Amino acid sequence: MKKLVESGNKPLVGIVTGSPNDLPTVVKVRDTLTELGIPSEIIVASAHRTPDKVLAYIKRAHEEGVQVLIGCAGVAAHLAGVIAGHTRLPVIGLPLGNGPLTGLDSLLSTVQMPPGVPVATVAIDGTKNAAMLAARILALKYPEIDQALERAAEKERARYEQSADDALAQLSAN
Ligand code: AIR
Repeated sequence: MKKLVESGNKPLVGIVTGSPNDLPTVVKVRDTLTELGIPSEIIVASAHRTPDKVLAYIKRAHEEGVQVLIGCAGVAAHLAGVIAGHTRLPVIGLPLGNGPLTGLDSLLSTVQMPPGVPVATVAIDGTKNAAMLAARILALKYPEIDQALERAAEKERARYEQSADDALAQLSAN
């Protein structure tokens, strides 16, 4: 993993998810952060099943200098909101689409926060944007993250242009 000079190895982003069954999706948040050189950690804790663990982690995150928290959960997804109620760190909500309602329940449970307790909610299973939004917040403080974001955007533009060129060339060949 690439490392950020300023934070050493300490996680800047805490990714909390409600179940071990969420991990195959949630690990993609960590992977995108890692590609950008941002250290993060994943914690499995549930707002409903292990609420004390959620609170203990928020306390530890404060003490250890975590700067952005991402709360991920499916179905009745109150995790990001509960986290936001216990911290003034920016909280990103990632609603997961794994339940019988394929995420509409998690989306609404995550996004419909009362005034004064914001959760910046990304799309259902929007793992990449959860990581990118965390990176944009951190980029205000860490120029190296801003540069990493610029490089990633340039790479993405090039990939998009190439796929458009390839698709058009394929059309003209037919
Ligand atoms: N969940 C866990 N505690 C509260 C909630 N909302 C979520 C998990 C998971 C879903 O419930 O984030 O997406 C189902 O959990 P499990 O462990 O039964 O697979």
